[in-house]
Amino acid sequence: MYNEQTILAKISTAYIGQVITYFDTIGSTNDYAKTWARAGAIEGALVIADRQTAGKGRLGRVWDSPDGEGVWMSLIVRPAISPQAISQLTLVAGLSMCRAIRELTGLDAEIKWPNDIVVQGRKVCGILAEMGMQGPIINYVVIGVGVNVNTEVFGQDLPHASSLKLCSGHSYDRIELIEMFARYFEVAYDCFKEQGNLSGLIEDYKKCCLTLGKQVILIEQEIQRCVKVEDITDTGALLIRNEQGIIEEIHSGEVSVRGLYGYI
Ligand code: BT5
Repeated sequence: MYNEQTILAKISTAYIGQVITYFDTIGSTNDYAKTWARAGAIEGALVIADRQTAGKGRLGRVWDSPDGEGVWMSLIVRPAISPQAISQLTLVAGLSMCRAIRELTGLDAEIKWPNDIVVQGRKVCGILAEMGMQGPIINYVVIGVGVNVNTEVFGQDLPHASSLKLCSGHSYDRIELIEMFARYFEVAYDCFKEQGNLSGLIEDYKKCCLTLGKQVILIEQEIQRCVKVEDITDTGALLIRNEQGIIEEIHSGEVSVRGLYGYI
């Protein structure tokens, strides 16, 4: 069974995922979470759905979210950080889910900067963070995480997608994945809040990040550049060496990253 009670019964954290709203079907867990956050949901509140009919990616893209096969969830947090720092939170979530997938499956999951999780060269997880402001300060951040867990078939329009099941040949308990994510996220998020940036997490993030050290194509408003990724900063930006050999700092949200030969 996959519902509020069965999920809550497994979660062992202090506050991440200790309050859950579950839906068999919803438009988008991110949209519901934003409404709930505006109505006062506490930090750590989690929205989970078995199926989304209007799952969203970044920039208005569609996120395929069929029933019974994936984890589609949105976490509400209320950090005292500047709006510019919100992209760091998506890195915290990416690192936490990467660790959870590794622990659950033993698969060599890696992060494609900033926060796609990739196994065997295909995307198994995407993350979408959205925030609400109250004047100049952040009221809430909703971190939406979608993981293809037991999906067996993807449409032809998703050639880069895969699932944990397709990668390993095994089915997995989605509740176990949620429990592990909540545990890893809580530790990482506490560290992030204490430091005010990713300095306590970035070494681990780099170890999991397949983009680091690679020659990649940066796509910025339809302009493509071939650059080398030299490092990732404590605030989660890429340090790249450009065509002139000069180091530049690149922030997520401004660019897409592609491998020289396709998605990674
Ligand atoms: C993302 O966007 O990767 C963020 C996805 C976030 C989804 C979660 S699910 C829970 C929460 N509620 C929501 O409504 N959203 C969040 P982006 O990097 O823009 O990637 C989107 C692209 O990934 C699409 O244009 C497709 O090409 C591809 N895609 C769509 N569905 C996919 C899937 N299930 N698995 C892998 N790739 C997919």
